[in-house]
Order: sequence, then structure tokens, then C-alpha cells
Amino acid sequence: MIKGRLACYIVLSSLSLSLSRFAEISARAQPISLPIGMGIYLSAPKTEKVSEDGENDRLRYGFSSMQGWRATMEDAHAAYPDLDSSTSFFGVYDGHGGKVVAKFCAKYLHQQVVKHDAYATGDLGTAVQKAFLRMDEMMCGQRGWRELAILGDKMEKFSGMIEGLIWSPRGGEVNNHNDNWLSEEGPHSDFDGPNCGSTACVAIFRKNQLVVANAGDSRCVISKKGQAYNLSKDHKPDLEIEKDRILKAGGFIQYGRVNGSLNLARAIGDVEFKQNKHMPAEKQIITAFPDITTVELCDDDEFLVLACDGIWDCLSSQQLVDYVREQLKTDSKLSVICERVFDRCLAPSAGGEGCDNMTMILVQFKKPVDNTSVGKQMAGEQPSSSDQPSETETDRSSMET
Ligand SMILES: *[C@@H]1O[C@H](CO)[C@@H](O)[C@H](O)[C@H]1NC(C)=O
Ligand SMILES: *[C@@H]1O[C@H](CO)[C@@H](O)[C@H](O)[C@H]1NC(C)=O
Ligand SMILES: *[C@@H]1O[C@H](CO)[C@@H](O)[C@H](O)[C@H]1NC(C)=O
Ligand SMILES: CC(=O)N[C@H]1CO[C@H](CO)[C@@H](O)[C@@H]1O
Repeated sequence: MIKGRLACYIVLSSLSLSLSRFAEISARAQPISLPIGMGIYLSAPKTEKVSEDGENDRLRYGFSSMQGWRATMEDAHAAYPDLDSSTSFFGVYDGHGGKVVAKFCAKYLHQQVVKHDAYATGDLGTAVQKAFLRMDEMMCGQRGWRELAILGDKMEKFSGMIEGLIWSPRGGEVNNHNDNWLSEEGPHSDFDGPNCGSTACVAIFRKNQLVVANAGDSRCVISKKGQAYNLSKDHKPDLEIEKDRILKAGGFIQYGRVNGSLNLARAIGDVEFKQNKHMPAEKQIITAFPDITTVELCDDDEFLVLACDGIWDCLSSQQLVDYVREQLKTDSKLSVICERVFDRCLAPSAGGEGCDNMTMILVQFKKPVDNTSVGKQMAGEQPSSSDQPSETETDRSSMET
């Protein structure tokens, strides 16, 4: 087996590979030689959507994922309105080069947030930051290799089965114990992680606090009385802070791409860009280290959007907020609004904007049903300080760098 390449190599060489996908892979990921002539072109846009809605007493959310002209869909998401009794978790993971890393994040990232000590003490920012970095650690070694094989597409599963015949893996079920995750041994003990990757854009709500963590070019936007505010920064290679890190770690930027190949500067996975042994994880050419933005929610806050770059290539943050607000006037499910956004973004022909697969989560905040504030206002009192619009946004990355 080709060490360190297995998980992605098999995805890339699978028969379902299309010409358009070939173009996308060479556009986004590192150049890899591919079988030619087996392409299956999608003759019409495949606009099947996977959608979901949910709510609790604090918020309601809708999610949808759609495949545009691409032959395979590489996004994954996580929506846990009740991560615990006071916490909600939403994440969008946009894969490149293969979908396994995005799937891995969708399965494990929120679990790692909860497991971190900082989660219990209320330091959600630290908990989520560590969870991002932890994904890369977990995808190494025999256990990481096995998890990726299980999550992979049919071809990968198949190879995992062959592997299982030769060498019987320990336990088929997911073992959530942190401690022994890395202790598993086998023929892939020295697997140093996947060469495909995923962006991760995560929003965690606890009471009035909102913590957004982002690595990559997916984006989180909030609407305050119709005004769009970015709560994350798109990590493109030509951003000053990214360029600086990339160069210091020994990489280069060509045509706006890291080492001439990857068009984003942070991601989970992509281990071949994380090989500088003299530097910590957050200083590697590509890093999973997220920016953390913390916001105090107030009455002006209406909804939040998490979406992959396919959406933002076609609509600005403000345009999307305007569109969603307009749609919210009609009485529809939030997932339907996400679907309408996709339809709007889907280009009439392949090759232009909007040809990507798209994933979007829309979270609408419910106004507190607490009627005491109504009483207070009627009595002429000022709303409590937590109702005030808050300008306190902390960008931890800029504090730490
Ligand atoms: C959000 O970020 C994008 C990309 O960096 C930028 O072009 C846009 O102006 C920002 N929008 C707002 C409302 O801050
Ligand atoms: C990126 O480029 C640098 C400088 O040429 C090189 O040392 C490094 O191995 C490259 N990494 C990848 C993954 O291409
Ligand atoms: C608030 O609502 C509760 C029940 O929903 C009701 O019993 C109570 O009288 C209301 N208080 C005010 C000030 O309206
Ligand atoms: C394989 C593929 O098409 N992946 C794309 C899915 O969509 C996102 C954003 O819309 C792209 O960034 C991926 O490259």
C-alpha cells in the first residue's frame, strides 16, 4: 500500500470519477495522475437535495446539501440543537480531494468539543479550537486509517474489507474512549493521515453566547436587524496572515494557491502540507487551527448562516442575508429557504459560477417567550444589559499571533 495516500488515492481512482470532477480535483487539490478515458459526464445538473429541519425552545434550523454539476458530493454537516441541555452545535465541513475527512469531522468533531475539559468550565472557544487540531491527530495511525476506510466510499470500504480478511481489525464498533484511540496497532500504525482535506466552520450556542470556529473558506454570517456581519474569515492563501505562515513553514504561493495547488490556507487533513517537524500544528503550511469569534447574542440578532464557498462565490454575505430575510416573510421551512438559495446560485450551464456542490445551514433564533420583559418595558424600564446589541467580538487568532 502506498503509505499516507490510501484513503484518497482510492477515491480518486474510483470509476465514478467524472471529467468535471477531474477538472475540480486538478483545480483544487494537488496534481495526481488519474486514469484517463473513464470519465462519466453528468449531462444535466444533478440537483438532488438532502434536507433536514429541526428546532428546540431556543432556535430552529434548516439544513440542505445539494450537488450541482459535480459527479460526487463532498460536503458533510453536523446539526445538534441539543448537544447538551443548554448548548447547540452546527458545523459545515466541505471536503476536497475526497469526502472522508469531511465525514470524519461530521462524525467526531462535536464529540471532541464535549470531551475537552474546557467545555465543562464554559470555555467553548478553547474546547472547539482543540477539537479542530485533534481531528488531525485522530486520523493518524491504525485507528485513524480504519475509521477513514469505514467512512470512505464503496471502493474504500471494499479495500477495508480486504484489509480485514488479511488482518482482522479490533472491534467493528466505534469506541469513543479518547485514551485508547491511538493505542490500536496494525499494518497501518505508521499512517500519518489523509492527503485529502476538509474545511470546518462551526457555530456553538450556549445561552446568549455564540462561539464560531473556522478553518478554511467556508463562512459564517449573522444577520442583525438585516445587516450582515461576517463571523469568520475566509482563509484564502493570499491573506497576509496566511501567506506569512505558509512562507515561514517552507511553502510557497503560486497563482493564489498553496504550493501552486490548494486554493485555501487552512484545513483539517491534507497532511502532506503538515510535515515540518520543527513547527507546531498551528504553524504548518496548512493548519487546522481555527479562528475563534465570540459574540454575545442580543434581540437584534435574527439568524445565522453557515455555508461552504460555493454559496459565497455567488452571493455576498449581505446579498444572502437580504435574500433569506425576504424568504422568511413567507411561511416556509428553513431547509426550503436553503434550497431556494441553491437554485438561485445554480448556474444555467456547467463551467461557470455555481457549479459546485453546496451546503448551507440556517439557524433562526427564537425570541424569548419570557413575557417578563414585556412587563418591564410596559413599566418603562430599560431592557437588561444582555438585551443590548453587543459589539464585543473577539478574534482570538489575532490575539494569539
Ligand atoms: C465578508 O467577507 C467577504 C470576504 O472577505 C468580504 O468581501 C465582505 O465584504 C464581508 N462582508 C461583510 C458584511 O463584512
Ligand atoms: C511545498 O513546497 C515546498 C517548497 O518547495 C516543499 O518543500 C514542500 O515539500 C511542498 N509541499 C507539498 C505538500 O507540496
Ligand atoms: C406570563 O405568562 C405566564 C404563562 O405563560 C402567565 O401565567 C403570566 O401571568 C404572564 N405574566 C405576565 C406579566 O404577562
Ligand atoms: C468534489 C467537489 O465538487 N467538491 C466541491 C463541493 O463544493 C464545495 C463548495 O461548494 C467546493 O469547494 C468543493 O471543492
